[in-house]
Amino acid sequence: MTRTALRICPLCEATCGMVLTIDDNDRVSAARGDRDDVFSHGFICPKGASFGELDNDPDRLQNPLVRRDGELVETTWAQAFAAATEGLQRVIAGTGGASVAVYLGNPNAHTIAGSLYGPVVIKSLGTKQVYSASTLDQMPKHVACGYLYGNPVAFTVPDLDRTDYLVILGANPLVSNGSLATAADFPGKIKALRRRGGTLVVIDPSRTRTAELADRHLAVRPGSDAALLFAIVHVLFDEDLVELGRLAEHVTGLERVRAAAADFPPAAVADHCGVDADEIRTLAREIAAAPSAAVYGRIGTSTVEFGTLTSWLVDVVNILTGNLDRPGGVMFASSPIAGAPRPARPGRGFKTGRWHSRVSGHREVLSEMPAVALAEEIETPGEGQIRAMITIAGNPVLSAPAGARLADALAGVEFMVSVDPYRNETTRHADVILPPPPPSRAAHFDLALSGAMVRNNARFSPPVLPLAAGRPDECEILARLALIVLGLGPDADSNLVDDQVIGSTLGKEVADEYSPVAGRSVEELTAMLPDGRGYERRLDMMLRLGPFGDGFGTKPDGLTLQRLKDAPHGVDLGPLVPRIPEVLRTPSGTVELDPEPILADIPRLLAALTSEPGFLLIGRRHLRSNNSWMHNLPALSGGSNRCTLQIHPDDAARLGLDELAVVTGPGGKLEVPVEITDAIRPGVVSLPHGWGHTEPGTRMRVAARNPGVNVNSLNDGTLLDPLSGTAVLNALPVEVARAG
Ligand SMILES: Nc1nc2c(c(=O)[nH]1)N[C@H]1C(S)=C(S)[C@@H](COP(=O)(O)OP(=O)(O)OC[C@H]3O[C@@H](n4cnc5c(=O)[nH]c(N)nc54)[C@H](O)[C@@H]3O)O[C@H]1N2
Ligand SMILES: Nc1nc2c(c(=O)[nH]1)N[C@H]1C(S)=C(S)[C@@H](COP(=O)(O)OP(=O)(O)OC[C@H]3O[C@@H](n4cnc5c(=O)[nH]c(N)nc54)[C@H](O)[C@@H]3O)O[C@H]1N2
Ligand code: SF4
Ligand SMILES: [Mo]
Repeated sequence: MTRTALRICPLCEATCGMVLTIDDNDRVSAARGDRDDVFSHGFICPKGASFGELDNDPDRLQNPLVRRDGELVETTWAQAFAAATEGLQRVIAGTGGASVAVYLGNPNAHTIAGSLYGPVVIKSLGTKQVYSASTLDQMPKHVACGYLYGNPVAFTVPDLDRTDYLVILGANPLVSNGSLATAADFPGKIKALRRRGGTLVVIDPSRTRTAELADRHLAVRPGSDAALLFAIVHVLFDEDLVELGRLAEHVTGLERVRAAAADFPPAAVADHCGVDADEIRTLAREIAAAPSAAVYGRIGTSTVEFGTLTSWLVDVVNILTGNLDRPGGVMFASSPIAGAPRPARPGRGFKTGRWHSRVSGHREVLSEMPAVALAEEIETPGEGQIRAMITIAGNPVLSAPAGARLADALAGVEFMVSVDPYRNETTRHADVILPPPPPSRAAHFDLALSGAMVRNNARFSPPVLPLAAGRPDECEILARLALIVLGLGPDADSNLVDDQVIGSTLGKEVADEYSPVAGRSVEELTAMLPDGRGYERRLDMMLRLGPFGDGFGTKPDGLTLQRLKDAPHGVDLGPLVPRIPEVLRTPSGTVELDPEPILADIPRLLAALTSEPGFLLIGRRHLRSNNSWMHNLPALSGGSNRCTLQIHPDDAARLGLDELAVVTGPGGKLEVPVEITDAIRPGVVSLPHGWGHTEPGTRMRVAARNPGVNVNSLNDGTLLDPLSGTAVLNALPVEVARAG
């Protein structure tokens, strides 16, 4: 007899609710959308539909691996934890926890373990050698929000369901399903916008599937969005279209932004951006005139040389047109686990550069170093050199620039542990691989994404299937790694971690006069938490302390973990609501429009207006892929080769390209199949990332049969956005020639 079970999809930011079919052998045999899910209403994409294949992938590691005589071999959990203890303690005894680096990859944003226990591993090491996919992704948005609102996780989210005018820059949600705008069925929401008479503008060098749906597509030159947005700001001031509305009393710094924008009249940027000055003026006027408008930028505005400036300007346009924090504009989600709102008060503000990287002096940002600095920090001898490495859910050898150099560096560290279900291009260098169980055997709650939802909600999925006997889940793996680092040995009880976190969180809450539990006793509150796994107790605590929580009994109909368990299709918490000024934590208590570090970066942008690059390389995503790790599923990997160089017919004709091209970038050379298409702007070429499954010693057999090339091997990692440490992955200068 088959049965069904509900599970939130962990594969991308859309967080779709799924109905899984479980067969007699306790295997997931099918997945479809859950029509009753309060957030996704039945939407699902091909990746979600392949959940069963992903869950059952025969290349997924069932047992941990340890290195013996140079080879990775299967072992027991007891021996794997013993080996991790021996290796980590050896390095820590020699050069300290600070010489152990941690790299956190993208799936940490989609697991309970990554949110609740990854930080504990870092804290237990006391290391500043912390790296993540954020500096290959959204770090500029954190920095811009940090400066503007005093809170680097206060993301401005487009209010997709209510906006009248949506401007999308550098994102292709029809394929990616959205990012930093958690919206299941983003495509449906765009179509609904059109149906209610709204307008969609897409700004992208490529005529993407999203651009195909737009009223207007501006094929901007890669890397020039900051100039384009500055010109919009210029027009808003010049034509007296600035209208702060309700925000007027909460915004400071307007005049300095006006002064800075004076240097960017549309005519001065039009050539650089490849967009007519008139088009820019029209866009500015329309955004200002729309009853509500939301400007939304993602990867193409982030992983570029002026990523932070661009992310800042996206919100400057939203703010100047009165669209920040109002329905239909961009708003702040109310995360159910982010703590109950406190009265508005000035904060400490946001700072970067509290320390600097050892070798190149990169600024610390959100306690992280740029991912592109990892290899040099391993290679360069001296005080503070990285001696050991922990990777959790990351594959930087393919995802970051200069992967070959990083692979060599990883091969040379004294000890490396990877928490990952696959032996891939990165984890093959580990001395110990600790594989988390397949997703069907883990609970799910979107901790990291709950602050970027386009509609407030809370949904919890318990594990669908039991863990194999003796197998730890990922929460336990990470908690035990933290305890190993602290010297408590391979068998320490992982509950210690949770008890410690619960004790210290509740201790702070009861002492905070604005907390819903002010003045109560930690013992009383702790006793109210449910029995069960440590993560359940922590999640229950966070929900109860949150804006919709039961306040540990003070609001009886408020959220608890039990309440979510009783509502398997989720609890809808309503549309986004205005949160200014309560959300602000800047020193002035206002939206600070004119952050010093950002204004100081403008001369660099002005200087770039005159540069005359040759070909610019950009990336693209595919519906049936997810960064580097989903090429191993037969259901997702059939069909024609997707790892192709897209190039405009005029460029192809000029270069005499037909089948194969040689692309040369600052980091190397690649020979790639050519795909000639007029969807891409002349002067621009595009290659997807996450390919290049050619390394020996991996075990992803389906992926290896159709390996593609690693686009990031063209990149030497020296170009980055200095304010955020984010790698330039889009608008990379390259040369293109006919092969042979
Ligand atoms: N050129 C170019 N490069 C890019 C990008 C681009 O647009 N262009 N995009 C960048 C972006 S946005 C990102 S986020 C990064 C991603 O960079 P990474 O996060 O480093 O890379 P991923 O390919 O997402 O690798 C995810 C890893 O997590 C493992 N994994 C999957 N599920 C789990 C789990 O539940 N637990 C654990 N422990 N491991 C799991 C997978 O096996 C894989 O090893 O790539 C970046 N690289
Ligand atoms: N199917 C699928 N879905 C995914 C992923 C995946 O790999 N596959 N990855 C997930 C991850 S980790 C993330 S972060 C999100 C990312 O989600 P999105 O931000 O939507 O990412 P992309 O689909 O790569 O779209 C980026 C767009 O930016 C354009 N672009 C490139 N350079 C520039 C530029 O300089 N200016 C402008 N205006 N546009 C530019 C590209 O042409 C491309 O259309 O997707 C997530 N979802
Ligand atoms: S859109 Fe994202 S969350 Fe939804 S089914 Fe597809 S991969 Fe899963
Ligand atoms: Mo990402």
